[in-house]
Amino acid sequence: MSKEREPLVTHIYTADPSAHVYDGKLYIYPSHDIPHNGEDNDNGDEYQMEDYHVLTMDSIDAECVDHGVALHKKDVPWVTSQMWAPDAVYKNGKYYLVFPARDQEGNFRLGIASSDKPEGPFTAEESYIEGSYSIDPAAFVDDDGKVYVYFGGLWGGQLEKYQSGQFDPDAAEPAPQEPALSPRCAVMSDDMLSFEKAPVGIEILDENGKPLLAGDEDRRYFEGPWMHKYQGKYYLSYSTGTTHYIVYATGDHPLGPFTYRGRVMEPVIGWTTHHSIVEFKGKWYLFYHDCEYSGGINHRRSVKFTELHYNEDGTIQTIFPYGNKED
Ligand code: FUB
Repeated sequence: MSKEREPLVTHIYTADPSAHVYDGKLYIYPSHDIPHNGEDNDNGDEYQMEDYHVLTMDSIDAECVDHGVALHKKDVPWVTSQMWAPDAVYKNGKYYLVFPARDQEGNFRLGIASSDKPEGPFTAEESYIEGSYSIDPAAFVDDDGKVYVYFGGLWGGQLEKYQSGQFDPDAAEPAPQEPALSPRCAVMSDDMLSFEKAPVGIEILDENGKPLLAGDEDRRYFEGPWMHKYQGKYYLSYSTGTTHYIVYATGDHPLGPFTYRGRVMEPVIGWTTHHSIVEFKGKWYLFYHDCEYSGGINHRRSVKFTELHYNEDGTIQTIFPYGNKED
């Protein structure tokens, strides 16, 4: 029985799914939402995650298996709190978890943990990746084996505070008529432990070749980047945050520039929207989360999936999460 558009698991709350296929099986790397009765705020303090579980599915119709705790905060020396949206990479015969969390100063950084098995358990490095900051790492392995890590999130994710490259607690988002902040990208070193060079900003342009503006909240980048390749083109997709869309832009190189193309998914129940796109056994799928199962509680999210379709010209057919099950 297909679990399409239903929670993959209900014994825990899961969010921010990064889906990959390893050895013909689907591996989903989500964050793990912990229920509590605290308030929501613009800083994301309600997202109090402490560990990661890895989920697997043998086929798209199969039951989803939870492999238990793959990495816990107590085993990561540099982390104090908030282990948010992770991703995974297979390289050099090993599996690497790339994850954001708050360091001893309370700032978000990106860390690395490794394992011989895709489901973990993972062993974390002593310290975070030097020169890393903000949240939502998404790792993309190109055909030449280079690993690109896209990251960054506004507000609680602190991206605007790092726009100069250094942390500035007073830095604000650009004014509405100024270019929007963009996701950052770094190429990983061969051993997956450091950035080869300082991260660069990724340009997202409108139909006239001009950068998207900060006031263009239906299209500008907010958080949750994902990169995939389809028919030789690079597709950068992300959340628009305040307007709750998942949108995408395409380009000819993993570092851009990218041109805005349209919406991948309309808003889900809950404030955040976060996704990944993966090809599995000849079909394409969107993994995402919503708060339907918890009755709309923002920090009690559930990971779901649905099939994703391309048009002949390579554009993506917009998904209406509660409206077009037949799509
Ligand atoms: O899960 C915590 C944060 O919520 C993620 O980092 C964002 O992408 C949003 O989903």
